Amino acid sequence: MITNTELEKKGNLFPSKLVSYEQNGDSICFTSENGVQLIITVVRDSMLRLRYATDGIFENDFSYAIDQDQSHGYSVLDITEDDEFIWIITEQIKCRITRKDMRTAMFDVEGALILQDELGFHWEESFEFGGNYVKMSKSTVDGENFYGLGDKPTSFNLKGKRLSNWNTDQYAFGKDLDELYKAIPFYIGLHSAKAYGIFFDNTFKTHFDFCHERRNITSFWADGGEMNYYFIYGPKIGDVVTKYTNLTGRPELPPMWALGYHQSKWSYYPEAKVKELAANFRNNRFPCDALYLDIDYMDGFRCFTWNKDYFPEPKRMVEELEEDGFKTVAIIDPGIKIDNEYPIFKDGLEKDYFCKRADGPYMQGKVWPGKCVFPDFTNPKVREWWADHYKTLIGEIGIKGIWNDMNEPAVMEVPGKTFPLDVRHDYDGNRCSHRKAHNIFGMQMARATYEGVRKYIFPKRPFTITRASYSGGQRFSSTWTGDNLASWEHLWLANTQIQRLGISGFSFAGTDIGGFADQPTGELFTRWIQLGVFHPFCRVHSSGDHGEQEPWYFGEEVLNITRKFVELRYQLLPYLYTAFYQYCKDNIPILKPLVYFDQEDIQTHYRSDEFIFGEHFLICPIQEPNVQGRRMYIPRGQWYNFWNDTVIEGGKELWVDAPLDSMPIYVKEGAIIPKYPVQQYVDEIEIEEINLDIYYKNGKQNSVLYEDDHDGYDYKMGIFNFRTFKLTGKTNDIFVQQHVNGTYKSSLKTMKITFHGLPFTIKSATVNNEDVSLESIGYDNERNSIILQENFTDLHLIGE
Ligand code: MIG
Repeated sequence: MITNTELEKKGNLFPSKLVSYEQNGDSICFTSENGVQLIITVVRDSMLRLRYATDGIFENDFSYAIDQDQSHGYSVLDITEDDEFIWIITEQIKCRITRKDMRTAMFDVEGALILQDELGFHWEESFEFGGNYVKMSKSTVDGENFYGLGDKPTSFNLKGKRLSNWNTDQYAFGKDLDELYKAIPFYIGLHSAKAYGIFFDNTFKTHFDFCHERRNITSFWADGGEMNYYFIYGPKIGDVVTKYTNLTGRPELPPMWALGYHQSKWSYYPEAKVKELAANFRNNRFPCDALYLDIDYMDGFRCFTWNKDYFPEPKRMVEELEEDGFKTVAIIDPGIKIDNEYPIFKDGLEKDYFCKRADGPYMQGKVWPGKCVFPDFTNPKVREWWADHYKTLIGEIGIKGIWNDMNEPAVMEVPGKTFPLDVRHDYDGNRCSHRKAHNIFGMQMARATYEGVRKYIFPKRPFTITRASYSGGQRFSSTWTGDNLASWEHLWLANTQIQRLGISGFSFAGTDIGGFADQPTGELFTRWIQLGVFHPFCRVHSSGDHGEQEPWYFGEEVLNITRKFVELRYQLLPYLYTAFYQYCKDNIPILKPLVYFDQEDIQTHYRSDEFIFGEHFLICPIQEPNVQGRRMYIPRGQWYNFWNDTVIEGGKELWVDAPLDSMPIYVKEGAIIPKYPVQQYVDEIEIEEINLDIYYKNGKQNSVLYEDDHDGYDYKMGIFNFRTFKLTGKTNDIFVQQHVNGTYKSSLKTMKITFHGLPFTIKSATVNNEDVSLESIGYDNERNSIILQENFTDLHLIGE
């Protein structure tokens, strides 16, 4: 591995002094005496892109990460200069380029330094492969902290870590083990209560060093390609994350059933076993929306085939499961079995769609089916061809979602467990070797899958899940963290990884609840479910070799407790769905780590157990065995204990009781939480009444609720409702206004409103500005609840 020190020894090359610069629209190109060029593009007022070419030759400008539909544009672009510097000034940042060495520094408009080059851009020539090792180093300020980088299984705050990106099938990985399944070369820096982001859009193996090698230096480098990165200014972490997510894209809204509880195992077969599983869920009254078929459903692991002994009539089975409220999700791997009787192999061969080695032979590798070839998903024609194969699986058989695995790509029994580096790829016409295409192979497979599922599931919405990905892959698929282990450490990792993925643009993520390898105790399983119901993707999955992992397997107590938490998830579906809407529309992560929630409170900078779920819930999992509670940090503000409504003032650490049937959950004061009745699966019942839980606040607080048809595309034509609730609480009264934006007509008729923490007894009320009797609004003084029409516009309750 090339490190900073090694590079220095081998002879780094640096830009020399600037000789000229030229503006071309939104880009300014600087040239140094020794021929280095730097193009700085003003992508937005708060986002600059920097690209370097060492001898004035830029590569074709192509990126898989950038969303073509992102918003562009800036309002100010001024350039000023003096003897020492050239300044690029936008409405939100000033970028200073030093004439003598081409180094850059970023400031906010008040002139506060945000980030500056240390050595800045430098490179080493790569004689072995051609091109350069491209490097960047930045000065780090005392007290600066770092976050992001996708699925890294390490402490949430990355300060002091050195990490790299090379998608790897890492069975039973552990804490601090690098690399894992995804490459997300994006991080956030935070100092002086201001945050910025760096997105290093380079698909080669990339490296990041956060003050690990040198105390006050952060650096990032790649084994090839261009030094091509985006500087994203906050100043809030939330701004950095939403801008990065807007740049690299977010998914379409998933169908609501995808937010339900999912059950998987390697593998459920034959049909009788799947049916028994389904019956067990319903008999145990344990909500579940999706069942998964792992690789054994196929005929000899050939993609797009069925083992007819196990599943003689897949279409019928899938239909019967669906009648019972279960969606069937099936796995598809990238390896195509070398078998002359297998049409997909023959067709792909004929069309020349499989990856080849540098000298011409096919890339062959062993995976589950035995010796395989692999479609080159970086070729747009191959992606289309692959997408079409979903016609039968989705369009005819009725599978509702596809799970892509092994797409790092993983290959068995070879060093490095992946393709050799000489393998050739199309890279959408920018032909290259596996060194460059490795990290985006999985994302492009997921993209092809997404296109296929989307096409054949229409007019419903697609659901896909992938193991490997790259920045921007969130546009095409949800994800999980791969082959974890049934251990308490992995429960901690699960919490950290999903929060980290969330601020790295990938909100729709979850873990194998209970652990993939090894078997959890009932206690670990329970604690993991408690965390898992607050993850955007909620699936129990296990390897199958280590015993059973269905909720009833661990006995009555565990079944009852886990059911209670899964029921809570189902009650919170409208709340979670709203958070998904905010993610898919406004780029807002579904989980917000504490530092995201309140970056000005330095107490949050090193915390990672606690997080905010959606807008209003504070969650803190129990991550240790044999405990009756834990210490946790309550961020600033007033919070209601979800279980008993006691109110506490945050900004401090405290002990919270949490015996096995409980966990620390708090609700922000002023929040209005929508809740469905418990269902066994999404849309089991027509919902005519929802609950609104109103948490009193002396002051103002807004809450929102998004509703649509739960599936399909009508919402894209405006057929949805976006309800805004404005609460104003005073010592003796509470006022709630509802504004409904949209044209969706649901089955909803009434709202049952329950007040929490009301400091007065309700004496009189007005609804829609008219006096009403408490009786007429169904006032229940024991529960402090009333019932209103769903379209009420305002409610005023007055106490004594
Ligand atoms: O080499 O399809 O991470 O979820 O059950 C193992 C079998 C292949 C790895 C996945 C896991 C899946 C398993 N797969």
